[in-house]
Amino acid sequence: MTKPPLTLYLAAPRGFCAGVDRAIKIVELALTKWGAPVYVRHEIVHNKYVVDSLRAQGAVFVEELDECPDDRPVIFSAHGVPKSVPSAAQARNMTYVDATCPLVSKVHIEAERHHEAGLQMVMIGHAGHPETVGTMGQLPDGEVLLVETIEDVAGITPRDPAKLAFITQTTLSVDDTAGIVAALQARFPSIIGPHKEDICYATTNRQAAVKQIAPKIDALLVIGAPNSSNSKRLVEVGRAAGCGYAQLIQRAGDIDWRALDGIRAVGLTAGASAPETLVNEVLDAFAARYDLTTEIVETAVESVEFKVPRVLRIPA
Ligand code: 2E6
Ligand code: F3S
Repeated sequence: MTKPPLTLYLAAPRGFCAGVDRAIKIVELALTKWGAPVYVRHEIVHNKYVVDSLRAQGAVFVEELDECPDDRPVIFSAHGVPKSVPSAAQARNMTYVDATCPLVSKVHIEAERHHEAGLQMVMIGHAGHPETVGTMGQLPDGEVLLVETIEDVAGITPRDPAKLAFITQTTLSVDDTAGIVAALQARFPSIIGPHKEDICYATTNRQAAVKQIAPKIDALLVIGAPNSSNSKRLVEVGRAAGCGYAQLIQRAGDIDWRALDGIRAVGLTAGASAPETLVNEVLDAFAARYDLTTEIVETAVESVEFKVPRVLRIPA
């Protein structure tokens, strides 16, 4: 039986960002340095494949510091933690390594700086997401007001509307955030914003690639986990750019082949926490069913790298 023709547009950049790469390396180096078990507070990054493979090497994933013994090292996930978490680890004399992405830490520092200058913060982010919880937890309760939507802007009650600054989660939709920022500026004309976007380079670049691909395709697949904010945003960006079928999949087994029946062009990308192995698995699954032509759509070249903390650097 002859296979139907299909063009697959592969987004570039896609998959691992510098912060994810660093966080995974931190767990691996910690296992080499201290042996198993090494505890990790929260999924190091939001990907089951990554978490399962580190678990197989001896990492133990927990949600709270209370679940860790005093005498084993603990690593804080790439999403960041409230200030109370390292404080509690210090109080217990624990060895800990912070794998918070440096671009998330930068937002933490921004929040502190504005707080010290007497400003109350507005955070644009998703309630309950660990990055939002971690960033809000850099300041005392009540010092950070959360807005998730344009509608939320009308509902906040700042202490002094003339003394406000805003920060954002790093993985938001660039376009949706611009709308929320405009609403904040309209209601609070003197609000201070970041010098440069808090949305990170990896989020921005992956969304730009999807926008470029969207007009060419009948369907978009995004490899990523259901709890991965940046991956979910890629699905939304695809839909907003006119792609009628845009779906999040964890791996090849999740593809709904019946939904793809009759399509001639498909787009493929991967969230910042999804390993390239899973991209290759999906490409193989398409090649098995279709006479496949793959075209790479490259909208940026990334060269960002972050060093691991000194304690884990191998002496030269
Ligand atoms: C840390 C900060 C931002 O859900 P989210 O997109 O935040 O997280 P992951 O783990 O899917 O992506 C990487 C990341 C880590 N992004
Ligand atoms: Fe950092 Fe952005 Fe990745 S905040 S972990 S570089 S998605």
